[in-house]
Amino acid sequence: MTPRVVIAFGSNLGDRAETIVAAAREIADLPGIELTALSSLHETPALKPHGVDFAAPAYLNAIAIVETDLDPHELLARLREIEQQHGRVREERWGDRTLDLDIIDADGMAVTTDDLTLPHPRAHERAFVLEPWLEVDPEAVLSGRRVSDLLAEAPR
Ligand code: A4P
Ligand code: MG
Repeated sequence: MTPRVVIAFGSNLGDRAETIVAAAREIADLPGIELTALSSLHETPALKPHGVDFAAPAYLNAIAIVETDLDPHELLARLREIEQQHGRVREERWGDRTLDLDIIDADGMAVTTDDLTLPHPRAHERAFVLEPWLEVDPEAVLSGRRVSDLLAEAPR
C-alpha cells in the first residue's frame, strides 16, 4: 500500500481561502502524489509563542491526506517551493504568513533530522490540526493515540 501522508495548511495573511485552495491543487498536481482528501477551512485564532493572540489576523487551517511514495524530505522540499510561490516570508517564529505547509504524519514514520521531525512535534496538542484531520478521517491515529482523544484533551 502507498504510504498515507497528512499535510496541514495554515494561512493568516492575504486571501487565505484562495491561497489554501490553490496550494491544495498544486500539491495534487505534483508528480508521484495523489490527493485523497481535503478538509473544509477552519477559522482559528493565531497561536503565538506566548499564547493565543486575538489581535493578530486569524488563521484558516485545513488538512489534506495524500498517498505518495516520495521520501518525506523530498515532499518537504516540494512543499517549501509551493510556500515560496505564495509569497511566504520567514521572519519571526510563528509569525504571520501567507502559507504554512507542515507534514503532520507520514504513515507513523519516525524522523528526527535538522529540517524534519515526524510526527510533527506539536500537532498532538493543536485543535487547529486535529479538528480538520478528524473531519476527513474519523479513525485517525497519531503516535498511537486516537486523534479524537487528543482533540478532547487539546487546549481551546
Ligand atoms: N520542520 C521540522 N519538521 C517539520 C514538519 N514535520 N513539517 C522544519 C514541516 N516543517 C518541519 O518551519 C520551521 C522549520 O521546521 C522548517 O525549517 C522545517 O524544516 P517554518 O515553516 O519555517 O516556520 P514556522 O511554521 O513558523 O515554525 P514552526 O515552529 O514549525 O511553527 P509551527 O509549529 O508550524 O506553528 N496558529 C493557528 N491558529 N494556526 C496555525 O496554523 N501555525 C503556527 C506555526 C503558529 N500558530 C498558528 C498556526
Ligand atoms: Mg511550518
